[in-house]
Amino acid sequence: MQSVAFLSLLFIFRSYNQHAHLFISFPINLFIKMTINSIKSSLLLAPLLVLSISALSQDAKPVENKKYLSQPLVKHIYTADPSAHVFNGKIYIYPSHDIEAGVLENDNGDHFDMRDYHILSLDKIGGKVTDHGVALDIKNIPWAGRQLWAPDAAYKNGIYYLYFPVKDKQDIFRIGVATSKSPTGPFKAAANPIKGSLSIDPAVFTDTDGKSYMYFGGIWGGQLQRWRSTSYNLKGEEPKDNEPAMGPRVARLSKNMLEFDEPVEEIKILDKDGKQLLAGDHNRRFFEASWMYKHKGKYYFTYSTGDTHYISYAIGNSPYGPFVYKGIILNPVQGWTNHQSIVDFKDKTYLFYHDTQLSGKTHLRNVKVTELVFNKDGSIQTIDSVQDK
Ligand code: FUB
Repeated sequence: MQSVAFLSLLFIFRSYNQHAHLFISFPINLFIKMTINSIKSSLLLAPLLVLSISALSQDAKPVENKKYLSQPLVKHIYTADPSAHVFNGKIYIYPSHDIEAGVLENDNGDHFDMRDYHILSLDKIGGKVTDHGVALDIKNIPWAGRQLWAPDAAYKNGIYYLYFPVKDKQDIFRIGVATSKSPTGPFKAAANPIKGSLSIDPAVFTDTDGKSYMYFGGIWGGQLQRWRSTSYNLKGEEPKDNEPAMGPRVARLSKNMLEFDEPVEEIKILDKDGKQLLAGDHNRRFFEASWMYKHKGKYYFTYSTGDTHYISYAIGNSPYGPFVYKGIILNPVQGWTNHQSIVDFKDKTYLFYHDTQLSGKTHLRNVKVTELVFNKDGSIQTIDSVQDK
């Protein structure tokens, strides 16, 4: 009974931790894992193990005494990681399609076990949202193993390109490409991943001169720390806290948009004094969810800080950076992950993001949109996805 009470206390504390945005879940997870290990050692207490594991996956409870800034764009399926683009005067959203795959939650993100993509479209913000059905299924990607994560899309010369991260058959994340004559697919996947690609969360930005760049990478479950040298190292770790943080990657795409046109580069994110952000600076360092946005000639590199749950931005003068950290675009949302895209539409700028309003579960998310506002000096007004009632 004491163990039950102890586990309940840990669970309550962890939920409180999510609501209060005090993110110290790693030591708690470690503690819970140690507790689970000791429970495992006692067969008599096996039912408690089942109880505690189901508690662990319920970690994104609805907010109380707050109201959500925006409502889910669709409710019939779970969607996340919305990459929005305007094609032919319409907004198209390329999201992940979250499902309940029954995989236990862990720090590698195994519970995000998605298997296809659906594309959404809308004529105007606040208007009807259409789900165009399955645009690409994992079973039609010849090299794919598991976990279709955050995709993006691009258009060039009559062809739409869908870029997606998925683990290959060796369980290594790579980035693939698929093509279609329609923005909503169906898309046909290339036979192999993009040569030189690694990790997750591709975001393709086409500059005003027509050149396209892919930004990508993500640490922890996104495996970027396994690529600190030129080859993949399963045991690769993040730099020490006092060393420069790992940066996202960038490469210009070839004219046919199917491969990299140059060696992949690591991007630097600097503080206001020109020093690279450190790996221990969890409030500001890059974690995942790259998105490039150009505003008044400046390059805004936006990203998630992962375990501190912010969407942040850093500004540079070139698509390659370096970028100087400027601040927070979106405060933590309900749920562990935070992931954004930014798009201009009819004289306004919009932030697409997700939270877990519909499910209360961190791996079953719903995409949303809200307006993004710039100050006169080019800084961005920070958004809270929940407001006081
Ligand atoms: O959706 C799976 C992963 O969760 C994405 O690739 C990350 O950006 C995070 O949102």
